[in-house]
Amino acid sequence: MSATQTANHIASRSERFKDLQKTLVLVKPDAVTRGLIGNIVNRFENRGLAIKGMKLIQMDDKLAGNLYAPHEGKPFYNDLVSYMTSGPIVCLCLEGVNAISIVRTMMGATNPVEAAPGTIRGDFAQRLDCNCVHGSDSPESASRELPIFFGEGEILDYDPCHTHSL
Ligand code: IDP
Ligand code: MG
Repeated sequence: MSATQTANHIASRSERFKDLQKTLVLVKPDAVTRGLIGNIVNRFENRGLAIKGMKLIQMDDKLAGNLYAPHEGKPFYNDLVSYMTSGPIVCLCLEGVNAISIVRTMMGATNPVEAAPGTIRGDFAQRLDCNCVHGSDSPESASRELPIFFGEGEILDYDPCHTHSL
């Protein structure tokens, strides 16, 4: 069978990419200070997720309060904001088919004690309050969280070379 004939059996590109999503990932201060940025980013790249936005920042209370607004009033909220503002973080906008669920699965359970080996938290974290990564937990969260970290022009539109053959 020729390449042209084979191509007829593959769904159209728009069909294959209909579940393309963008999600926010943060490499938290504990992972940055431990020198794990490359390791964590590498996992996402290996999985085929495209980095569409990326920067190193240190959050202030306002920014952290905005990100964690859904947790305001919970017993761990103040400690969470203190920890997340304690040092630099890496902000990533990752794009891929079903990226939100894929990232959450790669992160592992919130509590590292329950995180499976092979996940980021299962491989690198021990404590609930220092669990290496944040990832948006739903399309609604991604839509709310991405603009907190990325302004106009900071999320770039390009086609990663591997998507040409996906
Ligand atoms: P997630 O990061 O897996 O989405 P969330 O429930 O959204 O988990 O909680 C946000 C962050 O707050 C967690 O990643 C963790 O660092 C911290 N956290 C959550 N629950 C607790 C707790 O009971 N005690 C201390 N810190 C917590
Ligand atoms: Mg969350």
